[in-house]
Amino acid sequence: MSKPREHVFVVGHRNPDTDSVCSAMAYAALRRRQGLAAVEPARVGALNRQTEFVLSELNIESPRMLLDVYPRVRDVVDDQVVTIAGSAPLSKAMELFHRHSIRLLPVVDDAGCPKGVLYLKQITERFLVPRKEDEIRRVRTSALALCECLEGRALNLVDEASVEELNLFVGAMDSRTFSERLDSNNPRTMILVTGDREKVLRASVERGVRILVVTGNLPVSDEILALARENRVCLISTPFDTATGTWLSRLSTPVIEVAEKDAQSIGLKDRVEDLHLKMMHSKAPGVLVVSEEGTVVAVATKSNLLAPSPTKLILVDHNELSQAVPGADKVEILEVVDHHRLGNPPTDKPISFINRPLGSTCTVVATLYRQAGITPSKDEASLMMAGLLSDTVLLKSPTTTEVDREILPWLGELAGLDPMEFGKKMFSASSSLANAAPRDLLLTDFKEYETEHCKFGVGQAEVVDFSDFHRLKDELQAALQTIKEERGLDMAGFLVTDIVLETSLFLALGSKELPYLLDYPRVADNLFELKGVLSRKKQLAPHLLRVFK
Ligand SMILES: [Mn+2]
Repeated sequence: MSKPREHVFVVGHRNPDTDSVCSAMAYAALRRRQGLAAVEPARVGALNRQTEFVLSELNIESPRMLLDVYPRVRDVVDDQVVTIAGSAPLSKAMELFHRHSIRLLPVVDDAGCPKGVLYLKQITERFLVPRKEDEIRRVRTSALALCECLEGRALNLVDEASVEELNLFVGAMDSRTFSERLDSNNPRTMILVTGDREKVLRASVERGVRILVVTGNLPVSDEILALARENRVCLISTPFDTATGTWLSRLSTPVIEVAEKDAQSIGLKDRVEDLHLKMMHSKAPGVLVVSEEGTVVAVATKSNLLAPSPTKLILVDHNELSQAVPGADKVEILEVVDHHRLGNPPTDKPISFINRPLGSTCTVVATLYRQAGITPSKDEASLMMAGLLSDTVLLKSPTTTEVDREILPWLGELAGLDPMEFGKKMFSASSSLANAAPRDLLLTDFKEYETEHCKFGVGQAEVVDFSDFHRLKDELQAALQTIKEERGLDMAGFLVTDIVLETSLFLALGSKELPYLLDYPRVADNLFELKGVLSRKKQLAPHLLRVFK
């Protein structure tokens, strides 16, 4: 796992149309050619049939699909983590805290899965807060942990992994005084630290102390060793002197014994905002980050929350967050290239914002190629041509401008394609009503509107002739009725536009007064003729919003 570097996605709106996808691809190519590193086009949703046709006809690969751009934990944490085994002594933990300048140390099992957490603050408090003598002498440890802590050599081990409450004694007194000590304490709960005091050693192994530590690497006789074996005494030899060895013994507790067991954890793929929540509601200085396999891979602290997301966005063909890829509000937006009304959110920094009321975002991008003095490649020109033809419905939509009319032949020439011929193929590929279920046809591009007294929805499809529509009208009407009821609409309609004849039919279900309200010529039951109407956005919707007010 390594931290991803900055990555810029050029992305259109949700429910992408041809202009959205093609302008993202063409603009990403332009920015790459201008030297912007790690820039990639993307889309937020499945390609529609028209865009699918365009890309397969041009033999260009579909851009990557983005589900969301919410910053993830993996984007903000370091890929290095220091962990400790549960059986390791506290002395080892102290060394790691110091060496890596950390305040939190995950305790893991052999597989690397979390078993608890050590907090530097809590551990140091154990030793700094004054206590009674018998508390200070008490050490919860195992022979194994003590041996590791003292960097010792095990001469004899008995039940070495068993963790017990033991009491620490130093054999520094006269052997007689020492024997009295032994009598007044239970030897099986004693850790005895001493040098090469033969009498003390002998008394200890004879009475069967739990652990005998011989300091300074001093020699131990075979006789003592044999007695230790006989009386089940753990015998450890350490290079430290008695003072250091005794002091260190207090740090021999296996870390799992003092670790906080219910540590907070979060997945690498989880959102940074969830990490934020966990941090806010926890007193702990950090949260464990676990992989999909459940192993600890990082520790996230407050400073990770401040790390900027490596994902950045360039929005094309939209500027409103409600239409943008989910999570767009959590990452930096570098640029906007669009041809819609303004509904953009405020930004922290000045950004490049290009919005022109042209027929398509592809047209805007084409003007940017010209401004930059960069000639589009064949593929780049083909993509922009397709987006322009799509959004302007072959230059017939009332949204078409002089700039669109002027730029289209230029793109066609660079693409080596006849724009109108390509456009007609493109629309007939996407406009056949025969290959989809009626419900899908209605909902592919269905928009809902609301006035004070009325809620209505209108689907739209573009066709190259009305024959399929007339054949499917009854089925479409039944499906439209279902949608109207499901969504509690006062009126549900389907606008079918013949882009060759430049006219539309409107299938509309509503109240008995609907025909009078609509005021369009009725050609059959629930069917109206809308001569010259091509645009739902510019022509039909404003009319409906007015009559339903
Ligand atoms: Mn557009």
